Amino acid sequence: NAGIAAKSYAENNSAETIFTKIIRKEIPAKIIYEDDVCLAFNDVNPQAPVHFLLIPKTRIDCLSSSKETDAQLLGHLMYTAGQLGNSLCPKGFRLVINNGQEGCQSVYHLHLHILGGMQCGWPPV
Ligand code: DGP
Repeated sequence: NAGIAAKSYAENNSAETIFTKIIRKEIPAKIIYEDDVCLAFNDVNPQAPVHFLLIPKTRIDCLSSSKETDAQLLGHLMYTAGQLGNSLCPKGFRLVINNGQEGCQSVYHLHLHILGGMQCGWPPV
């Protein structure tokens, strides 16, 4: 359906997503960590006892569209996920990045899912 495809394209390529509003504190979220470049907040639809998202404050729409110049930011996100994961889930946790349509990405502002507080299984799908 071209209408849906066009809407999806517009949503995926607009300058903002719902996460921009969370960054600006225009809509509420349970924020658990913030620094100059990233923000962590609980997922509105948790899939584990602990489930929060870590996002860059500057929007990158998905991991695969990141640039080499984003490497330091991506490293900071990964490092911060490890620190927050360890503090909230000391027995272990899982990181997930959904990328693109078949990756089940729904919000096109890069985010790391951090899931824990339970025994994870493998494989993940
Ligand atoms: P993904 O499918 O990887 O794009 O995951 C997007 C996640 O974002 C999904 O788990 C639900 C979460 N989410 C969507 N909208 C909101 C919101 O307004 N607030 C919060 N806290 N989480 C949201």
